[in-house]
Amino acid sequence: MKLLIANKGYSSWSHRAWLVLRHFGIPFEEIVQPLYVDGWKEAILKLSPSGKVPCLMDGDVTVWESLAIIEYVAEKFPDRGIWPADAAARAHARSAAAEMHAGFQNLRRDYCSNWRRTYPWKVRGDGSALEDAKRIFALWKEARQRFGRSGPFLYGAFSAADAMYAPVVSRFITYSWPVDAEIAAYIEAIRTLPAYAEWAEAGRAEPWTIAQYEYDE
Ligand SMILES: N[C@@H](CCC(=O)N[C@@H](CS)C(=O)NCC(=O)O)C(=O)O
Repeated sequence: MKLLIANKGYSSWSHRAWLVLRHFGIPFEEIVQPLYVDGWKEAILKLSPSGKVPCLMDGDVTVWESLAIIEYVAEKFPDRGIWPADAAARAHARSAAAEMHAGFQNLRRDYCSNWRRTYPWKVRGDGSALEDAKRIFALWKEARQRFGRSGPFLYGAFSAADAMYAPVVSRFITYSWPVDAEIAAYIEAIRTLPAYAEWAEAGRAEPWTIAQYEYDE
């Protein structure tokens, strides 16, 4: 399988699919196409019908959209436990993942993903991202309390739902988001996950800076 992704320094949707493949030990070749360099869109369009990343190629199967990629590999590798085994936990995890995929636009707009920087905490934009964060904290706590007692992740062991929220964790780290102890513990669990740490380190080592995803302070 080949996975087309963009910059590890910035690409949150690439991160989600990549993290599932890497964490669950699924063999794949990675193709990195940096955004906003000469010919970037044409290069992505050669492989990805939507012109966006991530995009997975498995022989003549092409899967675009992060969540569809995760579902594809979960079906292809059913023994890896990519989704929680328990049906109620799995339904909750799938709802959480879909809510992430479809929502939280305010947070995504006002606090760009950036694995290369940290900033002191401040309210950015019109403050509506704080409402998104409130909902995310509530969702994480509910998942942890109802299904996550056996480990440090949302459903105990690391799952696709954690991968979908990993770039949100990254934003909370980047922007020094004020969090309580329960959320801080979850953030730390993601931050120290070997696959997450590998991505973050690679992002910091990349030569590309994307000006529109950088703030002065
Ligand atoms: N809904 C898509 C979002 C993909 C997306 O917006 N990817 C960004 C990179 S993180 C991208 O390709 N941006 C280039 C563009 O929008 O032209 C998914 O879940 O995969």
